[in-house]
Amino acid sequence: MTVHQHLKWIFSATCLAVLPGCAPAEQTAHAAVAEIQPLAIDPKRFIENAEKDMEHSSEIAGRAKWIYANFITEDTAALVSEAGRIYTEKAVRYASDAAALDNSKLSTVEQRKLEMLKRAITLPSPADPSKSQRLANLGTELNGLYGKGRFCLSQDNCLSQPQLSSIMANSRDPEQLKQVWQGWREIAKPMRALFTEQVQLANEGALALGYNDVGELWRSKYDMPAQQFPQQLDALWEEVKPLYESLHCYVRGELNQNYGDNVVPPRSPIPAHLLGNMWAQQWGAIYPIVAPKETPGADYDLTELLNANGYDEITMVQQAERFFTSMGFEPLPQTFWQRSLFVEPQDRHVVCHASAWDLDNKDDIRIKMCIRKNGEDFNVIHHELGHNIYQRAYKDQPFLFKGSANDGFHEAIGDVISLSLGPNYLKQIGLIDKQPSAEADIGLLLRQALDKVAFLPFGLMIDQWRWQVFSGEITPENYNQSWWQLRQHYQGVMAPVARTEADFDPGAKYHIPASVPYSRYFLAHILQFQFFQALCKEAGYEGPIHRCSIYNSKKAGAKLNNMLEMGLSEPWPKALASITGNEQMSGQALLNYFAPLQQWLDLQNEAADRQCGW
Ligand code: X8Z
Ligand code: ZN
Repeated sequence: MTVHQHLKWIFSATCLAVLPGCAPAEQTAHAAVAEIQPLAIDPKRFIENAEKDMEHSSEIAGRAKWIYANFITEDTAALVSEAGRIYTEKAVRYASDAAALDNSKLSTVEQRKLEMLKRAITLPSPADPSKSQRLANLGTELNGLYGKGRFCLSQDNCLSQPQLSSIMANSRDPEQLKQVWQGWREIAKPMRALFTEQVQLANEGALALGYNDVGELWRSKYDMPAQQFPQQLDALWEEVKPLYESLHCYVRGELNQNYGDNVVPPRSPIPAHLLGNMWAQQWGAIYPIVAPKETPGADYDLTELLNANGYDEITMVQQAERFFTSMGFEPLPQTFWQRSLFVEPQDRHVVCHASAWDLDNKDDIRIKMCIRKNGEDFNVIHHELGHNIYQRAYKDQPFLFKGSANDGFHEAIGDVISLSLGPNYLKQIGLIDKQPSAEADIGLLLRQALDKVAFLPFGLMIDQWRWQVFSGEITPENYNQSWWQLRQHYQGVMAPVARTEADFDPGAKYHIPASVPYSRYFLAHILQFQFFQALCKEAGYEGPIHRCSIYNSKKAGAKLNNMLEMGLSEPWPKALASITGNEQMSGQALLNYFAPLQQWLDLQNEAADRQCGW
């Protein structure tokens, strides 16, 4: 881009008449000057204008997205594409201008704002308007295919994603599980060509911004050189991998006992349909199959407790809200209750995958979720409210600092609360009469590990795949094969039926069609244990860490809130240290939490003479 074009854009894009202090006459005057004689841009003014403009556009794009996700039709698709196109085009222009500006005379805060402008985009559009329009349309279409996805068990029994997930969690019939597993993946086949085109266009946009590809852009968002980020992830994974391997070995052994050698071969990767989850990403639902045999009945089942106590979708959310208010956070606004989606509508298509929204960058916070009345969704509700509480806490930050310290932080906050939903808390809210004795501890830890530890390699492999797709190491001809190679390599799971390149299994996982980067969830699964350990200490808790609850702790709440309010105004190590006293992400807190379980798993595997690995 030439200097001339560069200036022309600044004046046309940052000076919208809808913004205060930006009269159309002024716009014309500047544009005219820019045409004749390029002036040095005042970087401060650039940042101010960009920030205002992005704030405005993000609100429009956000509202369009909300309507589309709650009401998927041709019309809402057209509108969300248009709003998304405008927003992305602006973001790309600002990112490219921000990179070209001389920042040497700027304050640290202003320099950081420029940095935010440079990295704000997920899928940058190419400059060519027709390509930019196409990229916006592709995103909408992919999202729509996922949201509308159904699998019909019979002609008049077509099931949505949450309904199919219930079968994956509760059925113990391997044939039925296989059928549902395979059926859901049919929805992704038509995504393949669209995804391929999306990758190509977004890469073109990334290249124009000075990145080698989209993956490099994604890796550049962590306050460290982009090439260091994969090493950071690898180091964390190496720390926790032995625990995953012990869990994998134990679970495969128990599944083998339950289903037999034909269904679960003792040395192979675990067939992915038997782990209680559509994507084999969290395995908590198969706890009854793998629960410790020596302490029958020592534990409890959260789904049963919720149902026995008459919880419904709304009271589940109210109970989750009470957790946050018990720590000193303000109640959710009335509009949250009026505008959120809690129950899957029967009369229209929606995107059911749970999400939390901040519609006006201030108080209009909402969730959108097709809640099922079970323990898993009780946890997810806390996860989503964690997002909303974070968003509200940083609402007084300037727009460019409205965000979490890094994206893993946003995903970790609600989960910190979920870690507190153990027996201690359940007794306090009257769901159980007395705390189970210490002999239940291994079961409780195992239940938790099936979700939190099993998730780790899944959280890692999704972007390993996508990074290689963006870099061209993985080509469309081997999208599916490479997906399963990574699944096997990291998770030790395998497809239960033969797959071919006519399939597009990545597309059956929400975050692929929705283009949501996934490393954030891996980080969150590490960070939440660091936060939890530090906040339990702040709450004055003494005892085994997995029994800690920060319910009612105003001290822990204040400490947490203090970090949330920072938004992304500081590099994430500062935010991390404000809670934990340490600037490093580390798997040690997670390992401490599960230390008794690790010992127990190794004993079990040894006693059963299991050969671990795959
Ligand atoms: O997508 C989510 C949340 C919304 S941010 C429900 N999660 C990941 C997933 O479901 O794949 C939370 C855990 C991982
Ligand atoms: Zn989330």
